[in-house]
Amino acid sequence: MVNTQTPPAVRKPSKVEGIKERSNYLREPVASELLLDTTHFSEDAVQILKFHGSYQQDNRDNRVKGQEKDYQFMLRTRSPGGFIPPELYLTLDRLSDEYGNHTIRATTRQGFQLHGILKKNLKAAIAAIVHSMGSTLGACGDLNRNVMAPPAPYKNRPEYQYAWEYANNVADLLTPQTGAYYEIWLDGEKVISAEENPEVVAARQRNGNGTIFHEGEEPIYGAHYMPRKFKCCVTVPGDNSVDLFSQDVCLVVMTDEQGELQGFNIFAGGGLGRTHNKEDTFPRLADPIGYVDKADVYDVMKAIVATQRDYGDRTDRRHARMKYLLEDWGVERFRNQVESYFGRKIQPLKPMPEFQYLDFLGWHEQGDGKLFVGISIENGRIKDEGNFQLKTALKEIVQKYNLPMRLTPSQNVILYEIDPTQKDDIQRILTRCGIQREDEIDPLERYAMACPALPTCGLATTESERAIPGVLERIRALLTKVGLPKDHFIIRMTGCPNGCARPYLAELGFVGNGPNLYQVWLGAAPNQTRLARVYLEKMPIDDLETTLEPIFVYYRQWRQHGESFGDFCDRVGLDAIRQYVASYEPGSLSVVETGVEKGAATNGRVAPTPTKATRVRRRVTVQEATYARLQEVAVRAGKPISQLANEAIEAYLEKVKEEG
Ligand code: SRM
Ligand code: SF4
Repeated sequence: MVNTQTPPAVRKPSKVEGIKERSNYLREPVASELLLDTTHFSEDAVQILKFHGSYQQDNRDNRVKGQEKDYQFMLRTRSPGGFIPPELYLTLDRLSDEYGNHTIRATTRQGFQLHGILKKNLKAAIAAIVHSMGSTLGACGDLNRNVMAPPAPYKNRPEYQYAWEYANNVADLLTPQTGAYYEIWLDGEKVISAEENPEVVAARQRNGNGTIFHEGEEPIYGAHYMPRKFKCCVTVPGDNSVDLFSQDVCLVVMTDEQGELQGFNIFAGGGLGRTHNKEDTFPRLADPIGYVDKADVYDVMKAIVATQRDYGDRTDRRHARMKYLLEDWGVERFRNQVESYFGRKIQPLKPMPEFQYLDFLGWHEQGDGKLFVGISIENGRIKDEGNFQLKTALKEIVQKYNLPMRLTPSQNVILYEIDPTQKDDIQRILTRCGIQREDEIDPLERYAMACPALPTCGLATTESERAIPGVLERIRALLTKVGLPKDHFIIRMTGCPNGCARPYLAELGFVGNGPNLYQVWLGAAPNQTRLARVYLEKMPIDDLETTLEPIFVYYRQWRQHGESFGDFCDRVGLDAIRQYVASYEPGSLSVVETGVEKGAATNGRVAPTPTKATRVRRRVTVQEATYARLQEVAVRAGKPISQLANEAIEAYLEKVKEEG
């Protein structure tokens, strides 16, 4: 992609850059406005408040023309690797009832969110979180966001333990150092929940070729922080539970045969946010950058941060993520710049096995005699509703057994450190509260994600969390109708193109594009290593069945053995899908494959790419039962259905002719 933008240096910095500069390291105008008896903050304060882990929102269901908005605040935790100690969970549960909307939401980056908090309660809520070993500092804003790591608590797999350790350390390295947070929310009391690793403290101060500022309160960020949000994860070879290709930076823990940590493979430049009808905004997969030894990991992280900090676009917030720097510069130039801050060469990437998508639901051994259980949270929303009492269940279990939890990147939760003697009781509580086991949940639901969207998200153009249960039910019914009753694949939905539930890495993605309208994305890999592509710009949600039925039929007829829906869509391509759909007759299963010239052939099966010739041919419609019999014989004979149908009709016509 060619960068058609004017170089950043000659353009005006964006408005937010000035707000950050004037904030005195994230103090103002939040500190002053918090003291005012108002329902909401000014626009400048709202920007700074984000760095403290809170968004000003309003309940969009309650908007009335001419009246003040129903202002409320969202709070988000900073929870590296999804770690939530028991006391923090119980505090969040209490705060959600005392100040919030009685729900707790697990996010796609392994944090928790509370919604519905009034301005007057914000300080008490943040203070309570910090006093319970939690934090919201840096959960939002232009800085390093929550650092992700695989949530599985495997105690006998050292690489998993290293991923947790380094997720924590990277989070600490890049935590803002300003005193603003403690001054504003805790009246200056500095609450430290855990000692920082001395190597991290030393690395933060070390000046590798201009990576730090010696003036001011923020050695790494300086007074302007980052040009935009910055997202990191640490994972282990083969484990893509963290959606590593969507991150600004991913470190992959590399160990030797004894399980000793050697170093890290590095990927950089992923990101998903885009804007409709703006072709110069796009989702992008992270590129492999190389490998560094373990002793160098903090310096290389600082070098990457400094590269984006100093060269990221601060003039246009839609072009400010590090993915655009990589896209505009290319990997080579990016790596050279990082090396100049790092002061050394980055080594070539070490070989790794293929990545897999893992969700860790159900009961498992954690490798030290204890157990863990992964529990599905529908759309990440912990609540009590009807027979479904997840909030009650989690509170009861955590209270009774004082268990820590890990949030997963797919909005689920893992309870761990479970003594085998506690298993039956915990399972009893879950069952009593209506929580389905992982094998009882429809896999469509198990692997689906949706962002919050309406009514809390100010950027939502349509529903997502509230719409997805119905959409999944309709897709299940449709799959059953077309003869795929047991199939499943990864479905993700968002209320706008920002991509918070990572829909561009779903096999079937729905991206809000106006009230009740969705873009449809197809073809990402089931292990999230390939992006989807846009198939339709605006699908009215009422057209879900008519849109998807022909695609599912095409998939059913022409997939290869074991081929996933995403891989199929990618293999045959969107043009072939569109042509098939154009020739599809609803209510019957057409034999229009006649005249197929070529397709991507494997295993002797050819997915038809209908050609021009195909479309001018006459079509014959058969009954479903006849079609099913034809199909059965075609498979046995190893012939395309259309050929078989032609042969059968020809034979019949010959017979009729002979009979006179
Ligand atoms: Fe997000 C903005 C929710 C993960 C890309 N995101 C928002 C806001 C704060 C709306 C706003 O700016 O006013 C949403 C609040 C909704 C609400 O009512 O709670 C919001 N994002 C979420 C969460 C809660 C979605 C979820 O279903 O869990 C996730 C919180 C994660 C966390 O704990 O930190 C969340 N957001 C993501 C992800 C996925 C990820 O990080 O793995 C992405 C895509 C990856 C990426 O960043 O490229 C994402 N959110 C965005 C963007 C687009 C950024 C861009 O580069 O263009 C925005 C808008 C913005 O920043 O201007 C946004
Ligand atoms: Fe809001 Fe859009 Fe993110 Fe959904 S994807 S939470 S609608 S910003």
